[in-house]
Amino acid sequence: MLNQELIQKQYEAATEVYAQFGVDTAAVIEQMKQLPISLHCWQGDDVTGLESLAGGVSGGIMSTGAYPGKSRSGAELRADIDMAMSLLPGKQRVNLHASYAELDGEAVDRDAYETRHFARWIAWAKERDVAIDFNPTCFGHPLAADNLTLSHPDEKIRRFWIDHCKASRRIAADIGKSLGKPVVNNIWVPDGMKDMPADRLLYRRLLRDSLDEILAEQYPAEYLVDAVECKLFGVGVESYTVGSHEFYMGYVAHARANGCDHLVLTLDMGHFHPTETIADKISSLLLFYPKLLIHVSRGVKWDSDHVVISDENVFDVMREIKRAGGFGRVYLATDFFDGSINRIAAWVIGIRAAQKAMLAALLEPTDKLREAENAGRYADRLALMEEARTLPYAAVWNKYCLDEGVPAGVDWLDKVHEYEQTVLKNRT
Ligand code: RNT
Ligand code: ZN
Repeated sequence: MLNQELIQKQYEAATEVYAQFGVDTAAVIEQMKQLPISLHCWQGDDVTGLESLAGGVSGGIMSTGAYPGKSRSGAELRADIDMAMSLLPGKQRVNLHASYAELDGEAVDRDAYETRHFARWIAWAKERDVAIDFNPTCFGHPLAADNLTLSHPDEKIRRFWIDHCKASRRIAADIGKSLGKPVVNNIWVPDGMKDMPADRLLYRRLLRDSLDEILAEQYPAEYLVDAVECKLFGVGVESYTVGSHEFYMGYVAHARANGCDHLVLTLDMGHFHPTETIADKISSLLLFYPKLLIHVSRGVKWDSDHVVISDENVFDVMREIKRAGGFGRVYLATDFFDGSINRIAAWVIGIRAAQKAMLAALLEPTDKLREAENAGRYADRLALMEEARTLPYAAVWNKYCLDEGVPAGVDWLDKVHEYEQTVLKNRT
């Protein structure tokens, strides 16, 4: 157990160190409280969803592992999210997928989902003053079996997914209205091919046309923000992804020029070539677009959606957001799924890691780095960057946790173990 006196003492020492670099730790802690991360509900049940048809995943994404205690209902999933959120400092949003509709046996398919199917989520969020984000679920469904949805050449199938995405936007806007906070509705489709297509253009044309139709309906910006997520490849769709980075870079520009001027591009940290990272892309995008959505994830050799840790990639991303003045303009949402470990611990590890990286970035003495750069003193710049990496951000992190009334260090593990013994163990 970390004791409060020690945390306080270390924090005071850290404050002095940061002050020498012109950084105000108290101001950074205040800033942290204003920066939510959207917690993805799908880590709680391995992306299974709550519909009766429960198709689970397909389209190149998958959760592996059979750790006991997976949630089996909306009530259990919400309880698990409550548990995870009780161990996280700051404020979280909650990211839902359409497949988390609670249909109560009603025979309705995804193209006809309505806001009432999410009534329990809305009530739960209202009670906690939590904001919600949303995603149409274009996978794990018999009509997604071809790995083609919005770009399917079969007009009936394509229509089904267009209607599903339209329904999702309607639901998301309703949720935004009823919570009084905008909902980010992120469209990701798995569309692609295992082997080389003979007509790459055809499917991209279809995807463009589908999105044009989906996004044509206007909703107030206070209720709904639209986003589209690009990707390089998935398992089973190795040779071609319709919605590639270039496709969506072009699409967002096209849509914004044609009236959908709030459309946001989503970059998932696992959606590029394994050696390509997204940090360098952030400043380019923020130069041309007011907002950006980042899926914080960790690919291991491929888009494997491992639990986020505060590794170099996450640090780089957060530093770049900070240096580009992007906090407040970049929506951050976690996106990973690991069924091989305690699922609540997975959330807590991943979100706390992202928050730690965010904190370290905010504590970076960026002005000092810039001063050196502007003076052409590049060795000084490098030396300062190197120094910044080992400044005592962990002491500030523990103080932030203490202030927020959540366990510091790994003390939160005790609570997870207890929850496992009292709650998860009874789920079979
Ligand atoms: C898939 C995308 C997408 C999904 C979620 C479940 O590669 O990253 O964001 O992970 O929508
Ligand atoms: Zn993603």
